[in-house]
Order: sequence, then structure tokens, then C-alpha cells
Amino acid sequence: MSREQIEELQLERLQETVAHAYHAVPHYRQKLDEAGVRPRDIRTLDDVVRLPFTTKADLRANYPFGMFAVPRDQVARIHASSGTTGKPTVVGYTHGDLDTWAGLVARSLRAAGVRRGWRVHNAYGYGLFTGGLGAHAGVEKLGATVIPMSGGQTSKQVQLIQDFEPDAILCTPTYLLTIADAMAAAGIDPRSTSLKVAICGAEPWTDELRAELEERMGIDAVDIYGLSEVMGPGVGCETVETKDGPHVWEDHFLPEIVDSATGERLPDGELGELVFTSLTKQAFPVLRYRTRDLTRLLPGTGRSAMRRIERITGRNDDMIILRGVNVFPTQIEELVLGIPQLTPHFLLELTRDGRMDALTVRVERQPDLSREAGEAAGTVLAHRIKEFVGSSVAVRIEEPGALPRSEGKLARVRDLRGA
Ligand code: DLL
Repeated sequence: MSREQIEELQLERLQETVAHAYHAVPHYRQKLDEAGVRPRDIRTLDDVVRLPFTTKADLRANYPFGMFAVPRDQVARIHASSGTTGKPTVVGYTHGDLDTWAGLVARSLRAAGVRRGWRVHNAYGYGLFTGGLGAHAGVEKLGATVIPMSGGQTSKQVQLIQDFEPDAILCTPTYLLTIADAMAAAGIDPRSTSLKVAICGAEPWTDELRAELEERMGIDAVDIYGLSEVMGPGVGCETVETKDGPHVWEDHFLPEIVDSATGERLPDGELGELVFTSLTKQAFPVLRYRTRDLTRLLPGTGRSAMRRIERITGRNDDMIILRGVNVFPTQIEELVLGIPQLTPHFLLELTRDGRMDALTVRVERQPDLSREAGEAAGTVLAHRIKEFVGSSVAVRIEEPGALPRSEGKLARVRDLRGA
């Protein structure tokens, strides 16, 4: 589709979605009434800014099913995202929604280089998390063979990759690292497997980690993006040919970037918070959902006129403020991986030092390295963080294997300020 055709379709679907949400969900009706907006006021795509935002707090306040927009006998599936505190966020899907979702994951996998007839090892967790079942349905829809392994049981993952010879693997980038380490520990060269492509997402990762995974495993590592509130995996995906940030499937989701503090819409190209309005969802439409993910909207490159997002820098929630300087775990990841003596296994510990917050970067040295050489690399890291991030941090070099390994989404930050 041309850009004009996409926007025409988006407007038509936006109008339907706003009307559906307004008539079926009391929360949306009340919010729109308060804002003085009626569905018929949405005449152009830019009118979306007249709609009030939806936040995670709104979903929590309507726990568990208050935001559902169809009668219960039309809800075919429920997922929930655990969140770190309080109640989970619950989302629902009609049969039609599940079919759309499978189609978008299939489209994502195709863009990532997966082909009909391939065997695909799915190591995203099955259950309430959208990763496992969401990716599963997409593999089937594409016409590939799905191996529904789920997360965890790493030595079994390694064995099945050896025995079933899959062409592609789906898992978080940090779990792929755990799998590569487990292969090496078992005396298997991670480059020797049948795997050609990894489709990684569900957590922020950098081009440096991508390069490390691609080099160690001899694969292409492609970024897939999504979130439960908007659908699950497959809201967008990179194309394997370009690997320049996920294309957003704009026929189903309308993306915006807003200033996190003021909520004001920002022009394409500027860094801010990603906001989505769903365009086709029946059971759980979302209007201007604040993702808390920080990125920018960029023109499409791969093979469509749909826009891309720059790979996510981080989430608002993961941002650490050290003496007024914003620090993201991805910035530390970039710097750690720039030092060959260090491994991608690092953990950020936040403590309180009097009235000031302090950050300790704990990072494992390479296994074949002496303790002294590791310490020297740690000093280099501390300098680089000061130089590039602008904040002084403590660096603690750890023994190989000392830090917790990922089994899915890895928590990079440990907050010990209340301890
Ligand atoms: O993580 C859905 C998913 C599963 C995406 C498998 C990709 C692969 P949630 O558990 O609701 O859903 O978490 C969504 O994870 O708001 C981002 O902060 C983060 N996230 C997801 N994909 C990426 C990515 C799934 N490619 C939250 N890069 C989102 C960076 C990502 N962060």
C-alpha cells in the first residue's frame, strides 16, 4: 500500500474503533464525555490527539474485565502481564482477534526471514505471558512447524536444538545468551547448530548484544516488538534485510510519539514515549495507550510504506536518575560490550548513599581472563560510563557464572534503596 492508502485505511478503522470503544466500554465513554469528544468528532487521523490517553492505571482500575468490549461468550482467550507490583493487567481476544494476531506474527516472522516449511523452536514462555502462545499461533499460520518448547529447562533446550534441527528460534535476547552459554558449557559450538535466524524481543537490547549473538551463534538476530495491552508479540518486527528497527504494522495499530512529561505529540524522528491506538481489535480496543517505551518514529525502509520505530532505548520505568543524569540499562550494555574482556552478563544495583542514589555495575569477566585483567577492564568501564553517560558509578568485576542467568525477561536493575 502507498502511504495515502495506509492512512485512508487507518482513518476508517480509527473511526470504527473509537465508536466501538465508546459504545461498549463504560470507562472510554466516561473519559470521552469528560473530554467533550464524540466518536463523530474524529474526522482526520490528527483528530486522534483529541482522545484522552489510556494508562496502565486505567487498566488496573478496571481489573479484571472492565475494559473488555464484547460479551463474555465472545472472549476466546485471556492473557495477563504480571507486572512488578500489584495486580496483573488482563487482556482479552475474540476468535477474530486471535486470527488477526496470528496473521501479524506470521507477517513478522516472514519479514524476519522465516519460511513456510521451516522448523521453529519457540522458547518464549507459554501461559499468561503473550510471548509463547502468541508466537506459536504465528508460526502455524505461516505454515512452518512449531516446536512448543516454552522457556526454562535450558539443557533440554540445547538437546532439542541438537536433535530436532530447527531453522529458527524465538526467545528473549538474554535467554538466547543463556542458551549459547549452555551449548558452550556442554562442548557444543554454538555456531555449529542448524539455527539460521533468532527472532528476539520482549525486552530492550542493543546492536552490540545483537552483534555478540550473531557472531557467537552464526545467525541473524532480528528484533520483534510488542506488548500485551496492544496485542502481544508482533505489533512490529524488523526485516532481516535491513535490521534497522521494527516496522510497525500500521494497518492494525496507529503509533504516536509524545513527550512523556507534557503528553504533547512530537513530530516523527523525535525521541519520546510510544503511544498506540488499536485499529481492528474487538475484545480489547485501546485508545492512545501509553506504553512507557521510549523510541522515535522513522520512515519505513524494508518493503512497505509503514513506519519503523527505532529499537527501544528503554522504558520510562527502567530509567535510573543519578544526580540528575538519566541512565538506561541499554547504555550500560553498549559500553560493557565494547570491552572484549567483559561479558554481557551484568546487573545494575541501585543503593542509597546518604541522600544520594548510587549505582554499582556488577559485570562478569571473560572466563579465560585473570582476576587482575578483569579489574583493569572494570576501571576502563567506569571511565567510559563517566565519559559517555556523564555519571560516576562503581564497577564490581564478578567471577564467571556469579550473576543470575536469564530464563526470559531479564531484570537488569536491582533496586536496593529500601533495603
Ligand atoms: O513482551 C510481548 C512480546 C513477546 C514481544 C515476545 C516480543 C516477543 P509484555 O510482557 O506485555 O509483552 O511486555 C511488553 O516489553 O512495553 C517493552 O517495554 C518490552 N519489549 C517488548 N518487545 C521489545 C523489544 C511482551 N523488541 C514490554 N525491544 C514492552 C525492547 C521490548 N523492548
